[in-house]
Amino acid sequence: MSGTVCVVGLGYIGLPTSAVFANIGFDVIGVDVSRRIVDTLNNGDIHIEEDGLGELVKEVVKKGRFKASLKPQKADIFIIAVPTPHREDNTANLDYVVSATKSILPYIKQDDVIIIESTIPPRTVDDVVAPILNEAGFKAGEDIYLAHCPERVLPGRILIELVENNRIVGGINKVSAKKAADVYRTFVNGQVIETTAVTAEMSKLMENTYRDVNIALANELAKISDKLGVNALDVIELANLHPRVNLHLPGPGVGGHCLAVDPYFIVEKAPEQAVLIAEARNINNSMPQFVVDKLAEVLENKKSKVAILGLTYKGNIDDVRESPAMNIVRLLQDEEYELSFYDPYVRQEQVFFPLSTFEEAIKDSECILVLADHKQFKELDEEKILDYAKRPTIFDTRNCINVKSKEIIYYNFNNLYEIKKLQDALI
Ligand code: SAJ
Repeated sequence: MSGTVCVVGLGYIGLPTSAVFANIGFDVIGVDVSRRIVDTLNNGDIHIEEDGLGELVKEVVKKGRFKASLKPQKADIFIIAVPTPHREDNTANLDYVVSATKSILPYIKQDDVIIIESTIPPRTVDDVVAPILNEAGFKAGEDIYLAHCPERVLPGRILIELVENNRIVGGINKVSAKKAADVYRTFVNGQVIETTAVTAEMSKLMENTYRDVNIALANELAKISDKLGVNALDVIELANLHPRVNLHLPGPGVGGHCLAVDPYFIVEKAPEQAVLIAEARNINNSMPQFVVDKLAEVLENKKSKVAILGLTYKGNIDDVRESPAMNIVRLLQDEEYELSFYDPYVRQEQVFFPLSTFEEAIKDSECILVLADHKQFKELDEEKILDYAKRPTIFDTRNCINVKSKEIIYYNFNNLYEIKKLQDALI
């Protein structure tokens, strides 16, 4: 298949998608509102970090297959991959999707295929996008084709997953689904499944909601276990021996731009029905406070020095946005704890407080609070902890550290109910 593809939004999804299309022979115009991004890309450089992407973009720019621009151009396929931020009240802000759709109107011609990849609340293609096209004089589904094809890639593996993952393509009608699916079949090795637009919208949201609700169940188990004197992590391990059970893991809360956001898009559209989904969000949002309360018990309510290890929303990445660790930092700062921070992945300019080395962070600390499961934390230098810390205590909210020394007091979701007992033993 050949032709011209116009991709609107050159972020983590739009840029790799553009590069993949260009690589298999399409002429690709990438559109972004930022002149800096457009210039960077046309120079063959990239503005985001992603394995293999720099090389691929350089190559397709050099071959003349990919060009970035501030304005869309005529094309056979339009792909909209702009962000859908959530507002303060947790509703979806569709401004970018709407303005991107309007921006392509002057360039659409008969038989073009228009695909929305942005994550959107259910019914957005039918109730928001199609009316914009129809008001401009097109008949979506008849003279042009319209579909939603959600992205499902994981940062760090985007170029692999774009090709290998299954894709769901939901059309505004059958012929739209077929036309859009054929576009993805040019490079996807996984299955490309045709369905309706609203089914595709809902399946993307339910993938992340499934995970969020299951994590909420694990977090609730952690709280119940704390109250009843149960080892929560042992319970999870044992229950998961059952062939049809897959309990998730408790933690300091749920972060990232997907799990902590997507469920609200469903709640927004069906608040009376989405009771469990909304409550799961509340439970996960309550975890930072739970961690802070437990930490106060560990420190016997003294505002001592706490060394925070890990600030990102999950392990082995550098992303601190929407990270529950950042909420915990704010809560602890409000309560005027003395805090120090160490994260091998985070750069100083990403955060508003000073980062330290591991040694500086643990020096004179009375508790090491672990908030991200980075691989570097698996084996901490216990000699240093015993030497530098005022009280060698670890509270590991990610269950990621192997502690060997008997002199270090170690808490995770298995033994929170024992805080008092272990503290007394220390005296
Ligand atoms: N978490 C727990 N307990 C667990 C699992 C995760 O507390 O048992 C926490 C993590 O620490 C993190 C958060 O949940 O704070 C989210 O992490 P994640 O790895 O589950 O998900 P994301 O947001 O990085 O990526 C998800 C993925 N979706 C699913 O696995 C269903 C990814 O495939 C999607 O591409 C991405 O959302 C997206 O863009 O929607």
